[in-house]
Amino acid sequence: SQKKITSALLSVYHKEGLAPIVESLHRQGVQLYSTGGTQSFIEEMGIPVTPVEDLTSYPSIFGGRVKTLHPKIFGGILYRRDNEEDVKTAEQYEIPAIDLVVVDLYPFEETVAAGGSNEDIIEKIDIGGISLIRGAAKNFEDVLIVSHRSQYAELLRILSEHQASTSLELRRYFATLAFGVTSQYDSAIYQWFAGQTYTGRAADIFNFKQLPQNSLRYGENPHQSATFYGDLKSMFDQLNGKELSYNNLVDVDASVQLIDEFTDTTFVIIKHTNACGVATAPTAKEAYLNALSCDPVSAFGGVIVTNTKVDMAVAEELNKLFMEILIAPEYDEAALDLLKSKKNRILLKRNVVQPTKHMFKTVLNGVLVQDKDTVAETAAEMSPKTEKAPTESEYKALEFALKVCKHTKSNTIVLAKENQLLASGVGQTSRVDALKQAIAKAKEFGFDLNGAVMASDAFFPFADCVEIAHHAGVTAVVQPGGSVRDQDSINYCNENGLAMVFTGVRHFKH
Ligand code: 93A
Repeated sequence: SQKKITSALLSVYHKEGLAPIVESLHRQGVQLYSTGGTQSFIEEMGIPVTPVEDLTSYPSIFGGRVKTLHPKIFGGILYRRDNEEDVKTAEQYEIPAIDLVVVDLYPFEETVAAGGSNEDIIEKIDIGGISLIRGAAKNFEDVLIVSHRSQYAELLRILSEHQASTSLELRRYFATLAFGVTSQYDSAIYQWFAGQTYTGRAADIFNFKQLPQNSLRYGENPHQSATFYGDLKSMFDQLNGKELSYNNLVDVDASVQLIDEFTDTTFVIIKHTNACGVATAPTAKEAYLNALSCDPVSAFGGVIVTNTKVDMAVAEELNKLFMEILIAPEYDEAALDLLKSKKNRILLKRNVVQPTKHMFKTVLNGVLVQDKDTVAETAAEMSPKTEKAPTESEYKALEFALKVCKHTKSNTIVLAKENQLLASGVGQTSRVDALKQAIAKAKEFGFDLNGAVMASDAFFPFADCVEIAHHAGVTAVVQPGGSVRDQDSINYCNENGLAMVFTGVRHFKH
């Protein structure tokens, strides 16, 4: 199944990186065919090339819409070399074998992104190129397909190290890459026609197989296979580090959702989708150090996200921590250089694209779809239920605590100050356990809870939580309200000088 490349068709939009390939093919004595622009490029290198027009006896027509779409080209790519009938037919119609196809498609997505006119965009829908790729990939038994610039380096290696000889396994691998390229290309066209961006529409979710497909190394655990359907590149530029894993993506999602609750300079540290540090401060460095102080043990290997530029001052601190991922809207150049010193550390620059507004999960033999929980109540939407209303500072702390609470696994209790998460209890089967966990953690990391506030994702069925919180030093509480025994908690607060407000909105997160 080892095959030697004797002829090649090159038709590439971007000519960068092509010269060494042409040279190498020429050196190996490979017969070259190509389309107009590519042909001129090769001729300028002083290397002989046969224009496809010589094969088809047609010029490029209809403004280039039909260049390669001809039986002499597609026959040369698709006929089966080990099939007598096919070989005879090829001879009869003087169809030359084409053993290698190199294509770089019209830049459809780039034209959309650059705000091209509809006419421009439509003209950038590649027809011939995509057919060349599919044809060559289908006939991987005989043909090698190079369907993207990113594969040039590997092609060069094959040409020089293996004297233009390819194995079946290799050709099949390139065919797999090729169908990845064509499916992504067509899905971008679909997205544009459907008038959608990749985000925000329920239809996207139902058509998720139309989204760009990214196979992941594995799922939540190494024995589970997994795929991410979505356009990560529009959301982030990856500046450093290894490939994002399934669990990374889940944590990145959680961290982005939480940071989007804040407008002031904030740092969030996420571990297994829950916040183990959140702080707002005048500078990035203070915000990060305050966030880290919440639980430096859990922060190890966590995902860190900020809504502000990463400058040198904060980068020096961040560099001391072993972290999995850092996400920021901007990085100072020197800061970026420093953070890049760890080669596995994933550094993402976040673009303005918003995540989808819907979420789904499989249950039983079906799928649950719901809107995301996008509301976080402000102080103005909190109604005091106790004789004592919260102070201005307590209100700020309650707003802060509620934002974190909303993004933490139920049952949860969040303890906070005005600008800082102190501790939380996450994913407990009872709210009392969540509170006890939060208090224990706050103490473990040296926080004084006197004057702290408490937020709960759902109502308190009994007065036990406010009582425990009061003994720990908590002075104000926010909860949705709605228990038949709400009054028990209110009475306890009144008797002990606590302030309690209701939002009327529950924030379960399961
Ligand atoms: O307009 S097309 O869809 N019609 C074709 O028959 C065709 N054949 C190759 N575009 C076609 N191509 C594309 O032309 C290739 O995918 C490549 O992007 C480009 C190379 O053109 P040139 O060599 O003239 O620069």
